[in-house]
Amino acid sequence: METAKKRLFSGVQPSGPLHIGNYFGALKQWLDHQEEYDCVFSVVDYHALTSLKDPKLVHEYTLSAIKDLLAIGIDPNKSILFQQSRVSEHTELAWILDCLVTVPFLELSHAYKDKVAKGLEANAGLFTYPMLMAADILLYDTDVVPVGEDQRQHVEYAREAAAKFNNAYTQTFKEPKEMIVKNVAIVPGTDGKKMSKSYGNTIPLFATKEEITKAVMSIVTDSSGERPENVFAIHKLFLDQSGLDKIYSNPTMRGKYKLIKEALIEDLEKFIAPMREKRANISDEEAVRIINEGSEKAKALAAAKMAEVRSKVGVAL
Ligand code: AQP
Repeated sequence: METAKKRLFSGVQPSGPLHIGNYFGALKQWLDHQEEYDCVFSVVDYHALTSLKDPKLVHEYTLSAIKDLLAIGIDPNKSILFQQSRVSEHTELAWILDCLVTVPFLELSHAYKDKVAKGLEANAGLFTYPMLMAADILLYDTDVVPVGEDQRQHVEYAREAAAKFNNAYTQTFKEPKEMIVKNVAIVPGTDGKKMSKSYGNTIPLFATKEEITKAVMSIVTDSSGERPENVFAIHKLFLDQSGLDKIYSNPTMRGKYKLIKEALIEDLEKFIAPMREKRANISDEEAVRIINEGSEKAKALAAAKMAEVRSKVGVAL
């Protein structure tokens, strides 16, 4: 007898061009699990409003993220790919969850504190972001959530929100588990801090050769050791040990940061060029058609779950 596949949910914010930190921290796992799991992927545009106020950019980055996901290999025939704002149940459930958690509980969020410390506006949306993300996950009876290490706490928040709801209103939501690739952890940006769309320190996933060169040449290196750690941390995403040894244990390369960076540029270009070509063949119309179809499928699942939630909290008359 065929057993039902487990549900996998994950999302990416269209808050800027996607970068290699997004890819190796999370998107690669989306691809690796398309067969094994029943996958639901979302471009979470309402999350992006916490940091992005320019409607033209919201539009551009949303369309761009959809194309990026299709170009890396997300297959709409295998997985649901949808736009968060098209499924209003997400913001509706987020409100109900907001009413179950306390301000001190949300104040523990590392991501919120980091972003505010980095100078991002401490708006209420950014503060309650974990409950919108919890709603994203819980609406689809999710078993696992592939995320980067930076988002581990957000999946814990989703788990706790599910438990609080189940406790208050009887069993309704599954408690999801995070799925994190151990040896990737957090991909550093060109400044050595977490690579982040909103920090201006990224290597874009669909960068041109010129953009790759500019980003790599700007990677901060310190002269204290023989190995430029920030360059190495990115290089090890692309090469196995023997490939790394050829560069980092090669006496003619040792200490020659420019040569090492040039090798990284070539390896990045080899990785990015075929995806860039595939992406160039995806039209806006095709991306919109695919996201429309996916959003309808997601809406049907979310609507069924929200009908149950409305009834349990007492608002269904
Ligand atoms: N530097 C990173 N290393 C590893 N994983 C990362 N992720 C993001 N940056 C890194 C993972 O990518 C997935 C999608 O991220 P997101 O766009 O939803 O949110 P984020 O983590 O906030 O990504 P950014 O780039 O830092 O965006 P902004 O600047 O808008 O906040 C997530 O699973 C994340 O873990």
